[in-house]
Amino acid sequence: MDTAERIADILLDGSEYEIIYHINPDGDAVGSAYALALALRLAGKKAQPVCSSAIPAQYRYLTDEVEKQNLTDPEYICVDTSTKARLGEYSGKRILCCIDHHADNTTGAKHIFCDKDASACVQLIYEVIQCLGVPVSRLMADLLMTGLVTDTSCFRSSSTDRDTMRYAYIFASCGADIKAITRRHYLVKSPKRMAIEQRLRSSIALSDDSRIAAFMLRHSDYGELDITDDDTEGINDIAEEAGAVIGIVVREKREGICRISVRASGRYDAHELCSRIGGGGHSNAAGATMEGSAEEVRTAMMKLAQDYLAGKDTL
Ligand SMILES: [Mn+2]
Repeated sequence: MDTAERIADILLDGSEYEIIYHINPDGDAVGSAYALALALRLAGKKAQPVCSSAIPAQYRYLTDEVEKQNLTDPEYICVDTSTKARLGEYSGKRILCCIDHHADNTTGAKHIFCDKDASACVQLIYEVIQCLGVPVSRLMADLLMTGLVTDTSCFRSSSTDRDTMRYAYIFASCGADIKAITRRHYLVKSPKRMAIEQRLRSSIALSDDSRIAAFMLRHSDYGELDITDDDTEGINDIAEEAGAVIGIVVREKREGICRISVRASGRYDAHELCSRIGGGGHSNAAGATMEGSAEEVRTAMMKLAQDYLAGKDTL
């Protein structure tokens, strides 16, 4: 494992970087990639964030201000990403440095700076920026704060700790507008977003002992509610609303293929559960993909979670 100092030294040696962030990007992916790109530019490098997916609408007010740079022979950095699959069209690239906070990094990056205890990747990005020796602009501070706020579900996830708040203090001190960012992502909702949340909440299924709660969006819901990816950003927080130890959200965006999001609390581990079906993530929040209708996948996930809890409880 490399340190922030080592990563910064390596980056200061090169001249052109494309910074890959993961497909279906969230605020931490976008914030990490763009804040690092701006820092590298301040250090005299060319740097351009790249991704196989479009930037979700709610983050574009930050990224629209960033001028696009065309690079001729870039080296590759990836952020907030632990697997090649999440690199999309860039999965075949040789990665020089990976900066990440997920368990089990399999990107094959030459240098990896990873801390799975960090509540957001932007915390590690900030440490690298410090080692690059460049200042944090107001825009960079807003990007970093956005990663912190969205990856902790507005400072409410179980990964939120005193370090999270320490970085929030630092980013706010650099000019981040904490009020505007938390309001934008966790208070204001469009009518469509409210309708989607209502549909999800009314779908709740509980295990007999109420320790597992599972929600779903059917493929037909996507058509009826005219849902785009922008509308569902962060929607998986609903998994935690029932107070179950395992919360599951199943979304059948493409017919017969479901994206699964799992939240776990206490001594239960969402990453461990999801890795049983080829997924992964963090101990408190993880994901996987499974074939089948939303109903079928939800039933399978309930069974998987029940078996998982039974196994844990007999240890
Ligand atoms: Mn993240």
